[in-house]
Amino acid sequence: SLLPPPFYCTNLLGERMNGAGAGGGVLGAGSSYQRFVHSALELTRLRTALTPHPSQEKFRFIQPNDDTTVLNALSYSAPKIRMLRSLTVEKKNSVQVLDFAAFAEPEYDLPIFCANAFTTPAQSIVVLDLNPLYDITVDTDYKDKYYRDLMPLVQKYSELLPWGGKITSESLRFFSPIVIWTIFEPTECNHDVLFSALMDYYKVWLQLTDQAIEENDAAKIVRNGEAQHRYLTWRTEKDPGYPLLKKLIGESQAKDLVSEFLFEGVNSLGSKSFLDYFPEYARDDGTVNKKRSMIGKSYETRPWDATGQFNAG
Ligand code: BLA
Repeated sequence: SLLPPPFYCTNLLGERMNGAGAGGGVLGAGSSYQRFVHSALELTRLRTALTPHPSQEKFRFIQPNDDTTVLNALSYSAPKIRMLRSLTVEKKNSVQVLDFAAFAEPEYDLPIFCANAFTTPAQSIVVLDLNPLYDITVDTDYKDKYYRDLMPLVQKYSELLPWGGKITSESLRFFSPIVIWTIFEPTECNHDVLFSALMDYYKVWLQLTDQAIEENDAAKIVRNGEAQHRYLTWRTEKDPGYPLLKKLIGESQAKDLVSEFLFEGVNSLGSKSFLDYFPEYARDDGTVNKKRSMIGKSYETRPWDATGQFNAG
């Protein structure tokens, strides 16, 4: 089985504690993001050969305006893997960020590995998922192919990493039924649970990648490429991390980082524009509405059941 036994935080008496009450005030977060990046890369190297991605050269040593902040950017490719990249941001006793993603070559319809965490001394905002390439509310074959056997992951983590509450509605289109969307107090214990979840999800992604069989149908390869492009186009335009990156490295470098590193492929995997994919964001003058969401926030609770069936209220 893919799944080790459930993970619990306990106090000194060995009593189980829930996510919210566990620990208190410890911010061991930044080091754990580096630890995850290191562990994930080690695990990947055991299975395949990583080659530095051309984007690494430009962004490896990117310097923030503020010299108390450390940015770390790594990117690779490998057989079957178009791009695997990681960005961490660390400002002591302030902000800790993880943005780790892996994209398969378009010859594979593999989900996109997506691990995002934004931590301040007050809270950690986390999205961890294998983002589906196709709309799983419609494409049940895709849903069954990748998610049916993974549903136990939700059960494993739903208690300690509970649903984070209302979310930008549009984001749901990019999430799978196993998504971990959570906001928690940044205690050491909670970050241990997060680390365990990050590793579990990444191992699953690596395993799916190992098993993936190359597509030979040219039309399907094009379709996979366009599905990734749509995803990259969305995140390039609407990622919640952008304002902070802009503040850290300035607008022009932030734009480059987003389109040539974080969401590399946005200028090469397809030619449609943001408004071609998401016309509801068009303003009367033809420009893109700057609002992140047109619909607003919704989904107070997890909108999938234990079988992965979508049933929002
Ligand atoms: C907040 N980040 C959020 C939220 C989500 C995500 C869902 C909550 C706000 C909301 O409902 O939109 C993450 N949203 C995602 C992801 C996808 C998505 C991963 O649609 C994928 C499809 N976060 C980062 C990075 C930074 C960051 C790299 O991943 C900074 C460099 C910051 N995220 C950040 C901040 C907030 C946030 C500051 C809170 C402020 C806000 O909501 O705008």
